Amino acid sequence: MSNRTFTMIKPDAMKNGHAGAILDKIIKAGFRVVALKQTKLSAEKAGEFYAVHKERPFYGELVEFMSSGVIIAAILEKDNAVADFRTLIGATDPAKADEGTIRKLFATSVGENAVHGSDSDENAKIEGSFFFSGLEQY
Ligand code: RTP
Ligand code: MG
Repeated sequence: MSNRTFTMIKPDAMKNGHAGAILDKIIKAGFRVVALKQTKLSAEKAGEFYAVHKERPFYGELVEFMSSGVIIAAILEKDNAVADFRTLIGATDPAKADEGTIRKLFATSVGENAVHGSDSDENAKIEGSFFFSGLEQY
């Protein structure tokens, strides 16, 4: 089991001013920041990042949303990082997310849901290196 995951603070949370509170929750939950930056995805890059969802009905909306504003991308470290981070962020749909989770507190809707969290160790690695070179990870 790897001890790293990858996250993005999505454009809705950035626009709504929740970035600081979200990072605070992540750090207080015991995650160490390995790499972090603010950036903006082009529609092409967002499409590439979410290519696994290409055939899903929400793909077009997702790509448009994820390229609609700046995001914060980060690699995080903790024992059991992937699973623990997905517990911290809560269900995809904030209406179904547990109390106290990041999506329950800060998400707008099922599509605009404040944060991304990798769903496997393999994807955490792929997604982390989509945004960061080895020299940017400490
Ligand atoms: P993520 O990959 O962003 O961490 O979210 P997730 O695993 O909880 O959800 P996933 O099934 O991977 O979906 C990726 C993102 O697509 C958007 N979505 N919209 N309109 C819809 O029904 C719908 N379903 C998913 C969300 O932004 C979701 O996080
Ligand atoms: Mg996912």
